[in-house]
Amino acid sequence: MKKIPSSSITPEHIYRSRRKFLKWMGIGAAGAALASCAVDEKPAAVTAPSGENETPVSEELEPQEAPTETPLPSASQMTDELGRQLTRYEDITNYNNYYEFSLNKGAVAPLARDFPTRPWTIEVDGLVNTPTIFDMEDIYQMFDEEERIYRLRCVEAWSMVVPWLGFPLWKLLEKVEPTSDAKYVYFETKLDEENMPLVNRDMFVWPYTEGLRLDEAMHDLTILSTGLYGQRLLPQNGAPLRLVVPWKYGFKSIKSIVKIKLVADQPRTFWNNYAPQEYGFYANVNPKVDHPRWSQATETLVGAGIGRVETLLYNGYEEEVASMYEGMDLTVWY
Ligand SMILES: Nc1nc2c(c(=O)[nH]1)N[C@H]1C(S)=C(S)[C@@H](COP(=O)(O)O)O[C@H]1N2
Ligand SMILES: [Mo]
Repeated sequence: MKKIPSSSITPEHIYRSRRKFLKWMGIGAAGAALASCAVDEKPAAVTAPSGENETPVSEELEPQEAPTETPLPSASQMTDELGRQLTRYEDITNYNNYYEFSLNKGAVAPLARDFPTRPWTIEVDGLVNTPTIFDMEDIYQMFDEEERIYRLRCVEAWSMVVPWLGFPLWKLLEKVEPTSDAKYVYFETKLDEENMPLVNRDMFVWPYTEGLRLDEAMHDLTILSTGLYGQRLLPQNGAPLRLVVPWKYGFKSIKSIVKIKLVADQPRTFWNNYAPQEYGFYANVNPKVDHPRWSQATETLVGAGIGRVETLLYNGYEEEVASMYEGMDLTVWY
């Protein structure tokens, strides 16, 4: 896998217009366009640093690279707004929590490689005026995919910085028109007994489920992700559609969603069901409240090799989200 040199960082507006191009061309060709523009971009002519006799090296002289089948990963910038480096594509796609496949983070990617994600539908119903079954192909057309660079903080005290592609969940919820009785949103992962090796074991209650309060679900930071690093999601990251809630511990960001339901009461969720004292329903990132078995004060940034960094309240999104939790005691676990 090629690393993206920092010299080829693409200005935001160019990146965005490429995204439109991507929609028009379809992902494969657009991915190639991204790769050729953002990753392989070289100055038109490189002149040797000194001397009049030097010949400019023009692009035409370089051997033409064969078109690659898999587009190269690409992002609009190489750091988040706090200056933390993006986690490498290889790390994001090979160090995964996806318990349907394996409890071993390195084993998920190979086990999930052939997980079928097409065709795919997402059923959105419950307390809504227009229950709808969305086809994933229509979702790609219906919503503009934007890049969101977010920190992902796992409850196990490791983290990543991920350039997601996706769209705000509120845009999808708006389409189904929640009724005034809807107070929470419930999510469910596909239960595929044939392709998910661990769902036949009864150590957990399957399918994987999650939930948000309606205001959390409608918050603009909450996205449904379709890709990362300018490419479609791979199965290990929750293809074709997964939730990303950046101010909450990673287990809230449920993968491979097939069902979304608007409900009146706080739904039962996978980890909360399993061990309520360890995994709360709210699960907002909070360095002051330790997990019963380990500290939450710091975290290891996967692949960065810089030791532990401070964990931030609401994972650094305090300004955007704190008002939703006014009056909550920040010294206890929810
Ligand atoms: N269906 C499902 N979704 C899931 C999980 C899982 O085991 N199954 N693990 C969660 C946890 S604990 C984390 S930290 C993130 C990891 O996402 P990533 O592998 O894309 O980094 O996915 C979350 N979503
Ligand atoms: Mo996690």
